[in-house]
Amino acid sequence: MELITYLWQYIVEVFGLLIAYVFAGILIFLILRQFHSKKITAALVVIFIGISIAFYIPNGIPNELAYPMSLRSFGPGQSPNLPVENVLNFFKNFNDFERVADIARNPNDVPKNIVYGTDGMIEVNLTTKEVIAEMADGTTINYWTFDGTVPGPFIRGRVGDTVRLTITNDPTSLHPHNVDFHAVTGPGGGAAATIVAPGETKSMTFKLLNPGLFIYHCAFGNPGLHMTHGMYGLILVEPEGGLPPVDQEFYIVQGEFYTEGGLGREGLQLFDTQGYLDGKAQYVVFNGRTGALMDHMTAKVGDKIRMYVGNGGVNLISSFHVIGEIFDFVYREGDLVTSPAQGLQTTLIPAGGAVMVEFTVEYPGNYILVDHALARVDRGAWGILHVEGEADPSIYNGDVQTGSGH
Ligand SMILES: [Cu+2]
Repeated sequence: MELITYLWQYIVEVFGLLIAYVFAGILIFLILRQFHSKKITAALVVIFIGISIAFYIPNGIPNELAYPMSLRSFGPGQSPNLPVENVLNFFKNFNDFERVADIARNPNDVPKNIVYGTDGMIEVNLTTKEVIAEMADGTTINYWTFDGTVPGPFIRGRVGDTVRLTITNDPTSLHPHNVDFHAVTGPGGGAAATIVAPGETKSMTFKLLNPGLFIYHCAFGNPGLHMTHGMYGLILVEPEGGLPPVDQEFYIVQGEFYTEGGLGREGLQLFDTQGYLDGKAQYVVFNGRTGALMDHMTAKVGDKIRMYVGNGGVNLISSFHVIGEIFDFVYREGDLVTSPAQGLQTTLIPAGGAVMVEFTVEYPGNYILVDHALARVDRGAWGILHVEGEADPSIYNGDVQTGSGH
């Protein structure tokens, strides 16, 4: 029943198509009755079938039962297409997926300190899990996650530390997963040693050799496919001596989602493989869903803010900007070795990369975070930092009106 509710718009669409098809057939039949030539009849029937085939199979004859039909790709891993078997498996197990009320990770969810175990190692436990959650009001998708949120947990360590990672794939998962830390030196960044089938657990240790802010992500099968379902997060490797303290730290990761239905279409949205290959995302969001960063980030005038911002991609480069602020320090591409750039307006975050920005808030108000490729704001790529405190008219003096974002 829940499934029918989710898929209602698709059901109506298919029903509409069926009606159109049946009546097109009847119309052709009526027209054909006017002719009494078998040759003309045969020719029209062939034309009708030909047009139908061209309509359904734009790329030619299918070579396997998968969607999109006859898709060929040339990556080293699996093709991103969806075998019919997987689609059937998804619907067969639909009731077993956990329904997550809010897929977004809270941007305040940054551990303040590095936590070491008794043996001096940093203990990291990740659970890969496929769930159902809302991308927008009434729009639901199948997310693949680390620990049930997008992004996965923020991991904090320091150069020279060793991490003991334990990864478990939840038994309700339909796919194997693994994890590739861009902070890890060695095969697959850990991916080669962490492939877990549903229900399986594996452990490994790795040493953090390089300071920086790094993405981690699932790299199993078709890695981009797993990432664009939500499987990414950030790992911070502090330089020697650590990072200086700040007043507020926020954790943000941009990502794209490819859905069959258009932007804002309600119900369960199926994955759009062709859109994924073409880079035509329906949703571009911070922390997994539209509106995720609307009311979680607050600060006071005078606070020094540090934002850890990643880009899970998989196709787009982010032009990260905070409206009404200038970044005092930008640790470009997560580089914590070189001196930071200063006084920047907008900074680039590559797909599979990150940036650390710092700025002090001098004036109260709402500061809107965006990907400044602004059409993406309409697809969800924005958030708000609320700043409270005393207004200094020597910095900004005017009647602040609502709805005057930029
Ligand atoms: Cu995965």
